[in-house]
Order: sequence, then C-alpha cells, then structure tokens
Amino acid sequence: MPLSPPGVPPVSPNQSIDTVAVIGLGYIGLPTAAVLAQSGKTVIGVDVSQATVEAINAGTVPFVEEGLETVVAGTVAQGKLSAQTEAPETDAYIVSVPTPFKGDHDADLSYIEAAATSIAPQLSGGELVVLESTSPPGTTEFLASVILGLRPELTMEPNLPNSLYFSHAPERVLPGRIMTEMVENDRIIGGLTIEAAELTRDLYTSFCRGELLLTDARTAEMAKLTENAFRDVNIAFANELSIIAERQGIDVWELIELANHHPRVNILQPGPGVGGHCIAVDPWFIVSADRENAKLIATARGVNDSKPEAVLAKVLDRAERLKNPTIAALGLAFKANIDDLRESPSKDIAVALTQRLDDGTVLVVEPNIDALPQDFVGHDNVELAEFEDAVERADIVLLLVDHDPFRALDREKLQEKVVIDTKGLWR
Ligand code: SAJ
Repeated sequence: MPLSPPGVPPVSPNQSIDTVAVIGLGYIGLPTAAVLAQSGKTVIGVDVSQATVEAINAGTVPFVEEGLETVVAGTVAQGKLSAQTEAPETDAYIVSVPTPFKGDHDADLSYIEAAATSIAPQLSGGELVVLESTSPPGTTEFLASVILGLRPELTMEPNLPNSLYFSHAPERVLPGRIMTEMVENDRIIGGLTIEAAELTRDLYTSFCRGELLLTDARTAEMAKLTENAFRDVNIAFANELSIIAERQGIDVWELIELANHHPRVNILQPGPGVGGHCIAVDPWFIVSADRENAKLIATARGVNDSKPEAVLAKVLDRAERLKNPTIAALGLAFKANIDDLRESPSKDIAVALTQRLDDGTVLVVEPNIDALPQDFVGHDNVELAEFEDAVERADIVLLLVDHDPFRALDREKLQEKVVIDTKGLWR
C-alpha cells in the first residue's frame, strides 16, 4: 500500500541531514558509508572490529570489492569519512549489521538490538534511524521499540522537538558490482511513518540515482525477502529439473535454453546448490514468519540444500569404479569470479569429498585463493593445485564454479576423463 494517499501532498519534516553514522562496516555498510561521504555528507563509520576501524582510517579496505578502495581512500583523505568503535552523535544512523539465523532458521536480531542500544544514548530528538540489514517483517518496529524503551521521553510521533524517525531501506546490490549498483539500483524505502520514509528518501537522494519507492516498513522488509525468495524458488525449479532431466537422458541446459525461448518463460540455471549470504538465507525469514503457509518457499530451500549431496553421490559413484582415482574439484567460491568461500556449496562438496573418498586424491583448484581453507586441514588426500595441471592429472574432472579461466579450457584436454560439469560450462 503506498504511504501517501492520492491527493495528499507529501509532508517532509523540516530537517537537514549533514552527518551520518553507519553502524556495521561490512560488505554493505562500508560501501554505503563511502558513497554517502562521496556525495558530501560527513560520515562516521562504526564497527566493533578495531582492525576494520584502523584499516578504514588508514584509507584502506578490509575486503575486496571493485572500486571501493579508491572511494574510501579519497573520502578519508578529504576528512569526509572516518571510523570508530563507538556510536557518535549524528543527524542520521544507518544500521547495517548481520542478521544470521539461530535455532530452526529464526532470525537472530541480537546485532540489531546491540546497535539500537548503542545509538539510544546519542539521540536528542529529530534524528533518522534507517535499518538496512535484511530482516523479517516487524524488525524496524523492534528496533524502534528498543530505542524508545531506553529513551521514553522521545517519540515516533512526527514534527515535534523530540521526534525520532524510523525506516527500512533494504539494499539489493550484487557482490562484485556493489559500487555501481549502490548508485544505480531502484530502492524501496519503508517508513514507520510517512515522514520517516520521506526523510530517508531525502538522504538517499544524495547518492542514489535509481527510483526511490516509498512504502511502509513491513512491506519493505518483506519485499527484500521476496526478491531473494523468488530467485531461490526459480533456481530450485532449475535444480529439480536437472535431476529429472539426467534420469531421462536429457541435457538440462539445452532444455532450459529451449524453454526460455518462450516469451514469458525465464528459468534460471541449475548448479551444485545455492550459496552466499542472501539467497540461501533470506527465504528462511519468510518461512519463520509463517511456517504454516510458506510451503513452496520452504520446499525450494530444501531442494537447493539437497543438491550438493546429489552431486557428491554422483562423484563418489564414479570414483568407486576406478582404482585410486585422482579427482580435480574446480572452484570453491559460492559463485563465479569472486573470492568469497562463505556458505559455498562448492566448498562443502569438495570438503565432503576429501572426507568420504575411500582411496584417491582430490586436487582442489580455486584461482582466487593462495592456500587451502581450514576445512581441509587434517586430510592428506587433498592438495591445492593449478588448473591445467589438475585437469591433466585427473581421472575425474568435477566442475563446481563457472569461473572465467575454467570456461577457456581446451576441450581436447577433457577427452578420456570422466567429466561432471555441475554448471553446464563445457557442453
Ligand atoms: N545461482 C544458481 N543459478 C542461477 C543463479 C544463481 O545456482 O541461475 C546460485 C549462485 O551460484 C550462488 C547463489 O545462487 O550460489 C546466489 O548467487 P546470485 O548471484 O544469484 O546472488 P547473490 O547472493 O550474490 O546476491 C543476491 C542478489 N539478489 C537477487 O538477484 C534477487 C542481490 O541483488 C542481493 O542484493 C543480494 O542477494 C543480497 O544482498 O540480498
């Protein structure tokens, strides 16, 4: 439901936001702080990690993201961006902390609660508090209730000297393209009040060239979850098709390519499973909000989470037919051309392979890392290998990630090998 009813002119609180604190300087918080500082705001980043704070104040970045370091270095040098471990007094606060899950896939809101608790003493009335963390419906209300519980003399009622403004502005940027998408993407802004939504829009206009779409906070929370659940369900459809097609002797990639020629069909691609911190996580927040009714979304999660085991079973089946086989496992990252191994089905498959292989050797290839991750430690049947060398030595070539260098392989080199291509890269 749009917040401004037709015919009612938008009310903007008479407010100017010059200083902004960004709480949580991770993959989203730091780029947000950087683009805000670049747009002229004075930005103070806040993080519990002293190492992160020091890196930023030295004009460097604690993780790799195309284009980020240049903006951080520039804005720190200009004095527009700085970092510290304590929440400061500012005109606006952007909360960008993790929302992992706990128990049976329920959202753990403890980081949001801690952020709210740290902000509360700094407020004097008139401030905007924006929640950016991906959250279940009702979390912006929760954040407001924590702050107002600690500061009962402040109020959510707008346009008073002691008013606070709360909103949710979920991000939708793609890792690897964050600096571009942060500025270009359309953005949903949901306020607990109309005034909060409009104040947030005024702040985000300073760096966002996309359309800013105003709604209420619950709808904004659910919209973010819906976007990632849509993709998860679509990928589950592709993954289920990949299992059925294989049993029917059909190439699933050709099948999907042909079906997608229909003007209203757009099936995503199957793979070894769904990884990353968003698509494999966010649908659970919908499930935990309404377990009884979120049946399709929960099933899709199950289909995607079972794909690594299906891949593993196939590899082990082929390996059992060979004596002391060498298996090249190509790729550990959660998707192509990144170095992020967290929540990666490919890494899980490679680790389980080293654990469950009776005899033989696993040659792990991941062009974006220099050493095998901790998960492989303690196994002497695994080594980190160079791509071409691993393919040459392997009896079984297991393609797990569609990294560009793998794509360029001379197909002649795969002759005489058992090839298990989970991404359809070499068809
Ligand atoms: N994957 C497939 N088949 C596909 C597409 C992806 O198996 O056809 C797999 C990938 O290999 C990977 C996982 O899905 O393991 C997720 O990859 P992704 O590139 O689809 O998405 P993320 O997790 O990097 O980023 C998503 C994006 N959301 C959508 O596209 C709806 C991004 O825009 C969000 O900002 C981000 O989640 C987030 O922060 O929520």
